[in-house]
Amino acid sequence: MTQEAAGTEEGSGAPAMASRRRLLRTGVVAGGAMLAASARAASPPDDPMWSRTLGPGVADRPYGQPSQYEKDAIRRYVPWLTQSTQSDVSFTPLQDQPGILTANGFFYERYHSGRPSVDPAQHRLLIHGLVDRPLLLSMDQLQRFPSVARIHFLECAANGGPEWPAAQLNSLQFTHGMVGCAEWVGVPLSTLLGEVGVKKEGKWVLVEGADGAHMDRSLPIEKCLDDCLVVWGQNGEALRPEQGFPLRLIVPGWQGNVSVKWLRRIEVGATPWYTREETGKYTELLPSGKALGFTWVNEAKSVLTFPCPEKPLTSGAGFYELRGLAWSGRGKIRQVDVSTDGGVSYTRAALQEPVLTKALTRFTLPWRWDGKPVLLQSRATDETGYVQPGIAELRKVMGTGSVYLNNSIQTWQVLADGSVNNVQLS
Ligand SMILES: Nc1nc2c(c(=O)[nH]1)N[C@H]1C(S)=C(S)[C@@H](COP(=O)(O)O)O[C@H]1N2
Ligand SMILES: [Mo]
Repeated sequence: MTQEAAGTEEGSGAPAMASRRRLLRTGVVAGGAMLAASARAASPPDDPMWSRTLGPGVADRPYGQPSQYEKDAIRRYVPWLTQSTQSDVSFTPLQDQPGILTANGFFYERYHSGRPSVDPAQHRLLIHGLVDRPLLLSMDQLQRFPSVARIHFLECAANGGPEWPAAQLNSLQFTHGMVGCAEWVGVPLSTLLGEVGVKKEGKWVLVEGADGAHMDRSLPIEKCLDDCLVVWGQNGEALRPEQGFPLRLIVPGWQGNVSVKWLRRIEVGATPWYTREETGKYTELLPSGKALGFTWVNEAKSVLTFPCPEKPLTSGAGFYELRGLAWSGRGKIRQVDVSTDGGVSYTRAALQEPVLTKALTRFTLPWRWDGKPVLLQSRATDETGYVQPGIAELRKVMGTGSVYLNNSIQTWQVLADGSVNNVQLS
């Protein structure tokens, strides 16, 4: 692809069209509302090859694929970040996600012992412990319960972790890509717990996966009865193996590790399962040497997805729409404010519908760039009134030794050439 075609114009990838645009660009210089003079034209461009030939029919693609020109819109991983391929993480290309839903092929992955290939015909979900009527369900049996469809984000507690000590990774994908948002379809966990009948001593719930790690987590019964879902559907199809096919738990708004994938067992108990390795929680090391435990909620966060290091300003000064995503594990996003001067002043961005609870929310702000270096930021406020903190403010509480829970304001530095860098302001 030529430099021209890869820019903010339609990006057809056809060199002929690109050179035509270059011609048009040098021609007209009339003033105008939003788009640069280079985008104006009086006559249509010549028909490219694909408009003069027949394309293939349906037979070559029983399962659809993105355009061949989107081959760089992919999950990526950082080789030094995890110790083994079994304990792995890949990142969502947020720079390529236009709306609030994360395409299933984009959805970040986090594995503690690799990605199992589970046969749904053999898969069973056991629900037992302090219950009156324990159950062992096949997928068919499970899918007979009344079901719901809900849109929620999922975010790893370690999202942004490498940025605690300093700005490290010059990439939106790597600073924020351990998050995704999907429409999940399944049965409310409360329905299943109602079916088995939780005894009154039942206060905690162990959830366990069928992967080699048998990853398990303890959850308080209140959250399980509130909005947790046992799901098999993801964005218009079955869960992907990456996301826990054929069955996973979704714990809306809580850090990703409790949303156990390949869910095979739910046990009700009186106390959390402290004795098991890593059970129940991740901990965050504080400057005092103490660690915070049972910190489950993903606090409000936002980030500009355009521009960003992967998507610079390629066509000079003038009008742009700033775009971003915001989310909160405590409910809906109430407001997002955007700064173009490193947080000195803020302008309210427009929230795009739908604004859903515990889901990614899209925001936009029209902006005229004067072509000079600027520091861009976005700051989310959720419906509880919680305001996303700056990194300096957050470090006062968390220090720099943390791995988890970095929900700080992101600063993108735009240089005069339009390139964008990840920086931190003290
Ligand atoms: N069984 C099982 N469930 C799991 C994990 C795992 O390794 N095994 N990883 C957890 C972590 S740490 C996160 S952040 C989310 C990631 O979900 P995703 O891979 O669908 O993005 O799944 C969680 N559930
Ligand atoms: Mo995670």
